[in-house]
Amino acid sequence: MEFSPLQKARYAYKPKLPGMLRNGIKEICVKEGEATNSVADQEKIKALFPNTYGKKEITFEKGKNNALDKKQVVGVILSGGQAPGGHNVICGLYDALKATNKDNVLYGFKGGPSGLVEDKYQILDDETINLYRNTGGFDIIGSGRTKLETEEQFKVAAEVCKKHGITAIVIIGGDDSNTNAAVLAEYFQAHNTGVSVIGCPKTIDGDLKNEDIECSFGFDTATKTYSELIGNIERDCNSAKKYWHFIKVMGRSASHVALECALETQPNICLISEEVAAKKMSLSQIANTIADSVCKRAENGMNFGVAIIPEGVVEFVPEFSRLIAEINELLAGEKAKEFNGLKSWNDKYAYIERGLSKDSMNVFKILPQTIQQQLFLERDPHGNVQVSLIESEKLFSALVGNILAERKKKGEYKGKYSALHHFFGYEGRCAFPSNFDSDYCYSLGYNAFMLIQYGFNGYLSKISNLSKPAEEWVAGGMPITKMMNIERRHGEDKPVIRKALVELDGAPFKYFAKNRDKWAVETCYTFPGAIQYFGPSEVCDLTTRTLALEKGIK
Ligand code: FBP
Repeated sequence: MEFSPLQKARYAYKPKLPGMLRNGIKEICVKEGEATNSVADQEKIKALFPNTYGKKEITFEKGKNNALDKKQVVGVILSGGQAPGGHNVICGLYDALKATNKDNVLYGFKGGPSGLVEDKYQILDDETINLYRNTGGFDIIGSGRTKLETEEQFKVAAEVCKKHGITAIVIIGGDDSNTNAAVLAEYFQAHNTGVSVIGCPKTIDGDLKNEDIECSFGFDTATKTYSELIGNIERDCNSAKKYWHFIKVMGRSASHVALECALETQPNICLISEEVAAKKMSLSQIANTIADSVCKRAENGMNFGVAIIPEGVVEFVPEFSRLIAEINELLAGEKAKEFNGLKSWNDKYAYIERGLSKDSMNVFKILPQTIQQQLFLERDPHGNVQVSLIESEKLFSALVGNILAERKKKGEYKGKYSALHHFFGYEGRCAFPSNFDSDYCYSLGYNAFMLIQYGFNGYLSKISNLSKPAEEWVAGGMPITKMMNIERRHGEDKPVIRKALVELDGAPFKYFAKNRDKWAVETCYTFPGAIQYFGPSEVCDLTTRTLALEKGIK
């Protein structure tokens, strides 16, 4: 195996732990906090989690560790989309486990949650772990999106744990995976398996956060990577002065990634899906807003610009989600075969016209043909349109182009409009973790082991005070049930961790809203540059603008 100079240098980086975990394993004790309640639907959640509901939040502090002599065999699982820092969660977990007792064992279940129920694993040792310290990716054991949610799966999981003498499972995942971690923890406790389950908050989307979890890991590195690229495009754009760049950024549902990138780079336009939904904006209203910026800039001789589009935006446009619902209905069951049997696009178009309501057809008509066809090509396993595959950056640039053509005819616009398109998503999910994510993830893993050692079950590893230097971070744990409420999923009431969308009355959005009119017309680009791993703290250890604004830091 060959390694790049940066990879070698990153192996030597020593991630920073919260001050309270730095005194050595023997000097970590538990301070109990208040008993907890779920964020909503308390009675229902309590009834569903009779064994794990209402537990106390805890923090760790300096003091005698009285749980040292319990031998632990831990299984770790990476779940869902990659996020920078996942390897360091495993490294922190491993280091704490081995520092406690060198006979402790760490199993890595392969390919995500399915690895546990299929009993596919690798025992992690020094040699393997040392190859992955401070590196991006989830390739140490792989990840997957299988959900652990059925009684049958839990039963098999319990048998696999028993077979290997496993005492705890750590699930590194997003809101869905940690919801399932809570359900598994309840099952294990109810069946007296003696196995505990600890979750770690992961997702570049940034939507697993709440009053306890300040941010999910990976968000920092992914947004810094996208912001570097957007800043580079802005500089190119301001040099060539001839293109409008439409840049879609990942974030399946919430717009935290788009907003953070906008705060970092000050583009001319950034759509925020949550605002689109709150104002019930139509596609043409959105496109007109962008077109206004194009026209005003053209009047000032600037036929160029940058617009950031969040990946999930179309689902937040009410008329578009109605259209999607009607298309799903139009192709439900056997009807899909009939539709797909039609030979030409004209025949299909006539079928669509007959099946859609007048309002939805009006929306459908204004879409470029490539987008119209995308709505009928890609279906998920449930037969639904996969909204994330819609090229919304192309959709909006085309709609803006149509509006500008109309305005030109009326003599309202005299500029030139040439659009380029980009999608930044996978580029950022496996980047070398920033110092922040390296430290945060290592701490989450290390802390997860302390929770295991002290016998907690159904807890999320919690590191807080993150806008401060790592020395001042606070380590502890939070019962996952505290973050849950009941939501309607696939026609059923389900207990789930509440997803955090962008809050329109939150400080990050307010800052953006205060400045965006100026950014839309003037050229105010800022260039964050590449993530710095070595150098002065003020450039290497920067927190996200989102977290800084949320914590009232200017
Ligand atoms: P997680 O919620 O599992 O962290 O994944 C989020 C994400 O990165 C989204 O931003 C994106 O829409 C999606 O994964 C892509 O999924 P896939 O990797 O399956 O293509």
